[in-house]
Amino acid sequence: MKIALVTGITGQDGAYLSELLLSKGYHVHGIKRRSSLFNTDRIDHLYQNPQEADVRFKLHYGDLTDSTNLIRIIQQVQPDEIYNLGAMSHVQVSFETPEYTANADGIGTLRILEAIRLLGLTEKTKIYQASTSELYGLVQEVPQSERTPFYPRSPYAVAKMYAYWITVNYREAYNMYACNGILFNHESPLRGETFVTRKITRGVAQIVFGMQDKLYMGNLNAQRDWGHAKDYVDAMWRILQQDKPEDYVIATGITTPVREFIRMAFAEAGVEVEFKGTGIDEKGIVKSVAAAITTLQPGQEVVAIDARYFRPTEVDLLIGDPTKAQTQLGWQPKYDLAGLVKDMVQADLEIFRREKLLKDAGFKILNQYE
Ligand code: NDP
Ligand code: GDR
Repeated sequence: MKIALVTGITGQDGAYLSELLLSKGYHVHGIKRRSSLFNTDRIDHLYQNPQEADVRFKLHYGDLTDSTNLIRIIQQVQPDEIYNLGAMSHVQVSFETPEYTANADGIGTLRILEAIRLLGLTEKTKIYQASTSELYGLVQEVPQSERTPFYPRSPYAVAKMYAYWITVNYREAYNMYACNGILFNHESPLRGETFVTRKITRGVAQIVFGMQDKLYMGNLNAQRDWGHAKDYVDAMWRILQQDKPEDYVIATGITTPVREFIRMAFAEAGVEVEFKGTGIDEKGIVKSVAAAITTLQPGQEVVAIDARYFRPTEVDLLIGDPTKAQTQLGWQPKYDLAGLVKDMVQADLEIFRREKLLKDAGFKILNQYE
């Protein structure tokens, strides 16, 4: 029975990866942070009472900024595989918290690699590092492959660039099975609420149920290669099952502008949205754009631009080349963009249908402060 240790287990990918590993018979250990409110919503369904026989899912308190804690957990767990998914993962927030982001996302990876080396586990433990398409940043070429040069455009991406190279360096220096999965954006109903896709699908559901008037957005012209997180955690696992440790791009190969994602999300909820203008002025600067709802309340503006969501430096275009993963890993995504949008919108419609019912019946909505 293999043992896996997952950092970032309470996040979107941690939850789907845990489900996958448990279904394959693994013992899964996860590192969760102490927080003042419960932060295990995404994995509560996997929880097993420690008193039960044959417990295969176990959580440990820890943090990627604390070496002694990581060393102790790794020593105790003796993992066959470590999936380092923990990170301050929000690009825009990394501009506000650059030093912390470097510590958790960059040095955090070094701490894991060093712990493996110090504990003499270099031959036993395989490591997956959650690298990102944000490494490509300012466009050098399209589509982006394992050979495309990096040009990071945020403190997050710069921290992840350190993590990428320290993983490669430990592989070469100490002969460790350490790999980077360079994953392009992947989403799901479990996606954090402030990433663009989930913000849109939640907004659509709230607008449809009359619980919100409008979505305030940033740059609608950015283009992303979006896949489904369920498909992408399968790629992570495959990367650690090869004869040789290598780095892989995981992507769909199709890119879509944010504004088109908005259109598709409204359409999935039965609402047609028409954009007014391109939102770009004659100098190429994104100014404003509004969309009019046509089937709900004719003329109602449902999307507006709020400059707070613009980033100091933006990543305009991401499109990945998954050829290596397809040929060497045999990886094929099951979801296309339409399937992803459907999954996310239907899940959020369900959530807000319930909230609306409760609200109409006079109950307060949880987590809303007055
Ligand atoms: P989430 O933001 O959903 O999850 C991040 C996880 O990391 C959470 O469990 C969070 O804990 C934990 N975490 C944050 N800071 C620390 C810390 N200092 N110590 C320990 N744990 C910490 O991200 P995703 O699941 O979407 O992404 C997983 C990984 O993949 C991340 O490293 C991300 O940067 C990377 N990635 C994601 C992509 C995507 O499109 N989703 C694409 C490419 C890479 P808590 O729940 O307590 O906040
Ligand atoms: P990204 O994802 O920065 O690509 O990082 P995000 O969904 O935050 O942004 C995607 C694009 O949408 C534009 N955008 C907005 N973004 C947010 N969050 N909110 C808005 O209102 C908004 N309006 C427009 C952004 O400017 C951007 O161009 C994600 C994270 O999961 C990283 O951890 C991961 O490494 C990369 O994907 C691959």
